[in-house]
Amino acid sequence: MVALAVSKTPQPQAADKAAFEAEVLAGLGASPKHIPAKYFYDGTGSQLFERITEVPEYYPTRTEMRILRDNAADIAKLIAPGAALVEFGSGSSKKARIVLRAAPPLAAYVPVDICGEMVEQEAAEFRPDFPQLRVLPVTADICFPFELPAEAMAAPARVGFFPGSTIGNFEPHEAAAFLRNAAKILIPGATLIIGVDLIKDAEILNAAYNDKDGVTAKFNRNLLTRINRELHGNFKLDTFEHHAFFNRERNRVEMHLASLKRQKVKVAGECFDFRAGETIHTENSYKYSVETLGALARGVGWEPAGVWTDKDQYFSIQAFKLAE
Ligand code: AVJ
Repeated sequence: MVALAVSKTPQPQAADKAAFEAEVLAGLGASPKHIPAKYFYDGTGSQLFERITEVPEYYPTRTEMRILRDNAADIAKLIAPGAALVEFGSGSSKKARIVLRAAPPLAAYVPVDICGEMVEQEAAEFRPDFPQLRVLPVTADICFPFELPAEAMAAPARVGFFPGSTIGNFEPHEAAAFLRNAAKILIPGATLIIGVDLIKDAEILNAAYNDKDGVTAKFNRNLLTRINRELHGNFKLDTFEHHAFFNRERNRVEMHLASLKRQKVKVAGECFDFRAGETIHTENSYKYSVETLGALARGVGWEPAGVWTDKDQYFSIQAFKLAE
């Protein structure tokens, strides 16, 4: 899944649509009701996410950019000359550009994304700005094994880059599986650079996911608009309320859509009952500490190799190495 798709979302493919329908029907039929967070990102959803990154309360994106800019030279020291940079879930590659400008000459930049059209389009936009660099886009699901281009495998080392705290959308066991998969793909001698949001005071987290302008609420509700349009749903948008809160026990921000009344909703010909106050769980955004992400990574063979944070310790860039 990718979070940073802007304004150029290709049309959904038939297979994508079948998966969307199957997952929505299964999730609405389950108790508690839930829908995977990856479905937020249709064209409108991607634009709304971009707007979220600009509201004053949502600190993660601007804090991460700041950490990358302030420490680019230092972070780049982990990148050996001639290495290949592999970005998992490439998005708009804004963050990779910061790292690449500070890095020594590299063998290749390999943006990997599940959406083929998107990753090709981004590569085309990226190339003129880095004419010396080979840009080799790969279409793949980053959670499963995939092959890197031959040039990337021939390079003396591979550096994985996974910014945006996208890892926070995975359940912890999925995050561990992702890290294991990244190790398999990047092979021994690799470096992995991950951007991850840190555990912090609930007030700051709650504010970040409940911005005053209501952009996050719009982003959350847009999921229902998408279901109405693509799956013939009849959700009444004004009968569902945005709920977001930090769950301290599980170190995650949860987003839900709460039904304001008892009602029935139809989606793709199936009927679903809502109790008054019943919610659809739409997202988990897990927060880590340097220690908890380090423990998860170590458990699958990655050794901590560097940490950079901002002055408030809101966000972190964490680096790991896979022994030769
Ligand atoms: C793109 C997954 C990092 O979890 O903070 C923003 C998505 N959800 N506001 C996050 C999101 C609500 C974001 N990630």
